Amino acid sequence: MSIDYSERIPNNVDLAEDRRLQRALESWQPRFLAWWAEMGPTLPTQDVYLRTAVDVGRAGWAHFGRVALPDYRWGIFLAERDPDRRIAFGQHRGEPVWQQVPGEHRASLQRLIVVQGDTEPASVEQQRRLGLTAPSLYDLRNLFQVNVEEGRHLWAMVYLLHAHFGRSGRDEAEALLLRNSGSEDSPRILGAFNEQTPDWLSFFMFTYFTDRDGKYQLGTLKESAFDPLSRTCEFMLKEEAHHMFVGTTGVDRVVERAAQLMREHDTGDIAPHGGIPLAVIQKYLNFHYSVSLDLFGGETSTNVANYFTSGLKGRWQEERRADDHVLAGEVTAVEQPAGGRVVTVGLPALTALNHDLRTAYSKDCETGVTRWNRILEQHGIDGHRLALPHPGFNRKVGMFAGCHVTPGGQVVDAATWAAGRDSWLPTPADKAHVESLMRPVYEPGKIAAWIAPPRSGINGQPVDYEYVRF
Ligand code: BYC
Repeated sequence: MSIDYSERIPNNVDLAEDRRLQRALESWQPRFLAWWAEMGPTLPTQDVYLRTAVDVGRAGWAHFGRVALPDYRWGIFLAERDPDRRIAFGQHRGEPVWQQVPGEHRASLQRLIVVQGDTEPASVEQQRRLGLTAPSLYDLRNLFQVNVEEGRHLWAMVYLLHAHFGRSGRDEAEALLLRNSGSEDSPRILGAFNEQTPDWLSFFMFTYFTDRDGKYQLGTLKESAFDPLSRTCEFMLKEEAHHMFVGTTGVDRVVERAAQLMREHDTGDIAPHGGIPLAVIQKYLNFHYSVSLDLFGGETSTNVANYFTSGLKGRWQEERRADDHVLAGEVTAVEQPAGGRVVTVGLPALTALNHDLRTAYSKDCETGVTRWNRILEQHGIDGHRLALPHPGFNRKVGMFAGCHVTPGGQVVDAATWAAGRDSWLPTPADKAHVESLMRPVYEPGKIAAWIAPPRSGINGQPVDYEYVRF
């Protein structure tokens, strides 16, 4: 299913067949470009070695080449349609999937699409100044790749809003360009997307932890009975894999460099030697993991039970689950704070589906921690290991909001929390140190001293390839 690049808006949805929709999207396009110019990357460049989607099929979907950023071809790409696809869960299980939005689910589906859509431009806004301090051209190129694809993910949601939600969908598409990350008056919808991404350690943690929330949320929307949403998310997930690769390997390289400096100077205090100490890496990890857990909503939610029962949002890998896919009467174990302790209680599985997704996510996050600890081990660093904090740590959403939980999972009073906070979350001094290391390195093949070089280049190119030209 190849993509038509002769159109003003590249697409594989036969946009030219629907003149009204085409005109509506063509009038949104200049507003998107104006938003990109104003809120996108601040670093001026001549061109960047980027991949662009040319097909949605399994093999060879991407083309790599040098592109001037504002000329990137943002477009609308849906995965191949399966004409036999049936609803896999909820009260409509076994019925054919929907090609149109059923009237009774209009508001909920629109809400889910708007929340998803809102995160995409938010991340571009959060990352807009990072180009000024990239540790190498390789990293700079990866940043821009992530940014253009998040821009395309906004297009993906805007297409659904325009094509299926009429006037209110068009209004929401406008509003997606008007809210801004961190804005006092009109912030982005979800908490983590109003946090700052001021440095590259934050960027790598964000792409590891927060993009991974994206993977899981998109995974549940891919199960949706609303087929255009499902197909859209399926293709977005393909692009998302590289974003998480950037996070995983980015943290790998920071940890590796920390380990080298610890060996070289025989100390954990590597800040004076230009490294990021493991204690600081752990604090950044604690912060990004906990704000990403908030993105799953409350542990119990009637919203999510309704989404599931009516077929709007499934579970992670729904079809691989060995149960009835309806879950009425099922019970699941959930941890919650009670009487100054964390206890496990049985709750209706349907209302606990946010918790179910969050649990799968946490398990996935563990793989990164294991990998980073292996790097420490390989460098002979004993006695220092990274770990995910307890899911109750530093939470603003759900059952743990408003109570203080240590990274180890102990419920503590406000004074104990205040006394421990600086050893659990980044302090102004930690942030100032990380910021002091953020100096741009724009010479091909050169790399900042606080991070190890990548193992290989992009798309078979050498590491010292000129990935970005000025
Ligand atoms: N901040 O019933 P509850 C990505 C609201 S990341 C602020 O527990 P529900 C990406 C909630 O909306 C993936 N508000 O929540 C990554 C609800 O409000 P209403 C993004 C929050 O509905 C990196 C109320 O509190 N995609 O793609 O079960 C770069 C009660 O909450 C927050 C999605 O999230 C919060 N953290 O679940 C680029 C998928 N949490 O309705 C991109 C779409 C909750 O009472 N969204 N609230 O006014 C959803 O599935 C759900 O809306 C949520 C919340 C999972 C977010």
